[in-house]
Amino acid sequence: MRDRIYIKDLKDNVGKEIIIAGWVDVRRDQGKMVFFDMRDMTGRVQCVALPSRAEVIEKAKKIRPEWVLKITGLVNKRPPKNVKAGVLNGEVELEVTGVEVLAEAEPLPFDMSEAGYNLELTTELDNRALVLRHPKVQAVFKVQETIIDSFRQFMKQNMFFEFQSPSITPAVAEGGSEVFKIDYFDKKAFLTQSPQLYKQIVMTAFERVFSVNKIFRAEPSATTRHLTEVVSLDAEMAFIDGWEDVRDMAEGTVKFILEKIKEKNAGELVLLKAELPVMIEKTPTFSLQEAQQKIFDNFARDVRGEKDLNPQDERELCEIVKKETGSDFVFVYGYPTIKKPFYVYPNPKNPEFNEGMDLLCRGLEWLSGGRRINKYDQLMEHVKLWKMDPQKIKMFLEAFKYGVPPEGGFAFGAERITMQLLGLKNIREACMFPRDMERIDERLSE
Ligand code: AMO
Repeated sequence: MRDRIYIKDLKDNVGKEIIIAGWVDVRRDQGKMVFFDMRDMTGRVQCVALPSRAEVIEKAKKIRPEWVLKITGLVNKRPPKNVKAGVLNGEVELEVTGVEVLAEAEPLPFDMSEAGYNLELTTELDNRALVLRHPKVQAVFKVQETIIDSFRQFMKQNMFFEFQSPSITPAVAEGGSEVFKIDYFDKKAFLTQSPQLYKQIVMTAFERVFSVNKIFRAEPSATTRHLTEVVSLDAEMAFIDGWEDVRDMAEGTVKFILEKIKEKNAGELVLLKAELPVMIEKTPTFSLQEAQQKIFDNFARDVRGEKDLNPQDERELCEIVKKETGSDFVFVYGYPTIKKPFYVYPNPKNPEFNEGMDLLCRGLEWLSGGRRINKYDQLMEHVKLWKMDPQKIKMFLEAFKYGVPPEGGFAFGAERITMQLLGLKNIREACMFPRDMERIDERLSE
């Protein structure tokens, strides 16, 4: 539509007659006048139909939410008492001189106005296509876009090469049963749980690599923080001096993402009443054993010697660190080697524990990573110990036959980080089309 201007630009056109196009948000009749808000991809504006324009008022009385209109109108300054400071178009309104209906809409199944909108998550997901039009829902995905975009930007700034990882794989990289088996012609294959093995292969050729790819996990539980299909932001880097280099790169990545959100999404953060987590100059780091000791000292709960942190441990550790340092983030490293995937590097001084790490924030794991085994013989020992079929990961093993520098990497889920950053209660709110045990678009029970 060539003659249209965007709603965000109305304030620069005071006194002019212009054309906008978009959707009707709400209509309010006041005496003989009709007010309605119009919305396009850049914002909203209040439109006024005056009784002196008979044809306009006639049409305005018919319009309903979500009708698509092309509006001709005069951009007027609002009377001083009606000015809404700090809001887009808070100082102007559009006096409608012409209305063209481009599309009508069925009556809405629920109130979509900003004030009235308060849906249960299930209703929201059952009506995803319509609900995506709501500014609060859009705000979540605008922040998510910044997260993915700034991850890419930071990786590229640091000389990481972007590659595309496959989604069909012959082997299970992360172990466990959380994997979808698929019929692959007359054979069996899997949906990729993680681009782990592929990012390591590509790293052996390109040094620093990253990918933004879908991963699939057959999570049998219906928790508020797990999906079966996730956007995974993955990085892998060669020539590290130790796992701490990987930690620092992960910390730098998250810091950059937070800065970009502050810069680009101030409006969305206000709309969602979200407060970004605090990342201090140097994020505190504890070994698993130190973390467990802290929980014992602060909460008199003895989890020392456990193989991992459980959800309560994660919450308590984050609480302690917040109180002690002001940081919402904490790194935990050094998990029992045998409990983690075969590729994680065992600590040479104490091989029972590995050099894998997690980044926790506000009581939940955000990101995992660490140093990997880079020597072929050691890798083969682990392949045997972990009872893996070397034939199934032949391509991965081949890469490590031919000289690989010390290396490591990390990964995090775009939905998990969106949820945590915005303080959402359920990861499904941070995924446009969430897949879980109970839903693939429609509820599976139906
Ligand atoms: P891990 O299995 O810990 O590590 O996953 C890394 C990150 O991915 C996200 N994530 C999920 N988000 C939502 N729903 C899920 N079911 C889900 N599973 C994982 C989380 C998590 O921190 N290969 C390693 C990473 C590495 O070492 O580089 C891996 O996959 O944010």
